[in-house]
Amino acid sequence: MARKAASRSESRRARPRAESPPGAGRSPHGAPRVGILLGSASDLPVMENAREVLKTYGIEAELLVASAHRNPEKVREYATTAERRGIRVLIGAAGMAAHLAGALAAQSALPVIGVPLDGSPLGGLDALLSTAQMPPGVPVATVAIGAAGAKNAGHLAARIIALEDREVAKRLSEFRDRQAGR
Ligand code: C2R
Repeated sequence: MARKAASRSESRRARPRAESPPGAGRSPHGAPRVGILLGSASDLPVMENAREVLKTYGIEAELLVASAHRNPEKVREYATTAERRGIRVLIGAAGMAAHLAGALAAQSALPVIGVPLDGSPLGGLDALLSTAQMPPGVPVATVAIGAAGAKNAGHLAARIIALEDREVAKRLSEFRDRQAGR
């Protein structure tokens, strides 16, 4: 009997998002749900693309320059407090030897998206490898180099948030319809 009740309550918990009200999972007072960290202010023009995409889904993002190499304490402080402040997805963007996204994944249980940037004579290949080649257990979902990756980081973060927010799920579905010419 008790087992039945427990499994009933589990299946209730496991129900799809269609049962949650619009805005479920939204941070209080429209607080940012995505944290975008940049290794340098020089990365800002490219990474504005991520924020712009998130805006189209109605998702607030906060953007911060913090380098795992130059300001490791700032990155640690951000990563270890983000979840309790309502952040649901972290985006780490950096060029050259890009350790920022990995440092975020090491210090937070939130999903981390890494954007490798073209910031050296190697054209971003250095950043791509250092972002993607994480050791098992410390995942960074790595997108393409540069502006395309910045945009996809926004779309991917929206897909993650759509799992718990009906309004974002609706916008995602509309966007996919438009993209497919439906
Ligand atoms: P500057 O333009 O400030 O000299 O930075 C930045 O993301 C930038 O693309 C040059 C490049 O260094 C990168 N950087 C990293 C990290 N911090 C800064 N890869 C890091 O922590 O991984």
